[in-house]
Amino acid sequence: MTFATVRYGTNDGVATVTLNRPEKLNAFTAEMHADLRAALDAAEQDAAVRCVLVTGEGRGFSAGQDLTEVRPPGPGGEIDVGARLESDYNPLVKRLYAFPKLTIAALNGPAAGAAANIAMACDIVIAARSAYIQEAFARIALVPDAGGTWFLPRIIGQKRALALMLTADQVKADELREMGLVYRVFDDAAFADEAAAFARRLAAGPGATYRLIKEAARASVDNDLGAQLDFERDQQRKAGKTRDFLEGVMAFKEKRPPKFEGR
Ligand code: LHQ
Repeated sequence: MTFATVRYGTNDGVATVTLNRPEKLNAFTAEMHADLRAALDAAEQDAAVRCVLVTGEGRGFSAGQDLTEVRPPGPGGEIDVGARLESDYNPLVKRLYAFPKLTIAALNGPAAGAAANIAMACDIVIAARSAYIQEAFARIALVPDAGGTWFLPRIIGQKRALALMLTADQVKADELREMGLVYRVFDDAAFADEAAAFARRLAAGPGATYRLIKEAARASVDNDLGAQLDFERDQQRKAGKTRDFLEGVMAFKEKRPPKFEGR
């Protein structure tokens, strides 16, 4: 499957979605949003895909919104910066956050502006050592969008989140890992292989249960302990009915690695 601004390929249960405008650090255009939507549709519909790896072509993950892409002014001649959020970014962030399969953002290089926040909407963020995140918005007098003001305080705490958003500093992968935003950092030279291996490992896991785990983690954001315990019980009942649970217990008893089917 080919798109003008996104590469899409599947292998070993992993759909790799590569943002592909390297000459512009993979900055997002309306076309790239449309291509990304189509790639996510393909990954969602393909039963063989259990994990989606989002990464960037070339030396960057993505520089966020393409600042040269001019939106036609509204009827009064004014430019509505919120329109692009409404039409493209907000649906994308909500979709990634609730995506029914595992999503991994693999930061091969800089993730700036909205791209940093799109990465945070994925389940796990991994990074090449030279990669960095930059909440670049304030540098152009904009507010962090694409979920940045929601994700960051929850992941790294209010104080650090505000500092990152107000200074627009570049924060490198090792520091992001210390903050809990990035899960694993790999050397640049090995990054593509390590990211693919990491995704393959998760694609071989119990996909249906992963989905239940995701839903529970997401639900905890709004739940008190009692409500979350109830939610866990209900999710566990569903997990207990999966074929993978039977296989997991059987494999444990037989002292062999489980062979999960993802259902
Ligand atoms: C770019 C971009 C870019 C176009 C690099 N656009 N060409 C949502 C809704 C509606 C409106 C507004 O915004 C949003 C959300 C947002 O995402 S706003 C934030 C947008 N992003 C930024 O402000 C980051 C802009 N980029 C940078 O600050 C730098 O490129 C960083 C620090 C990320 C990387 O710097 P370098 O490694 O030095 O690379 P570079 O700046 O030389 O970029 C390479 C090329 O990519 C260059 O093109 P050129 O033709 O001159 O070689 C850049 O112009 C182009 N590029 N970002 N966002």
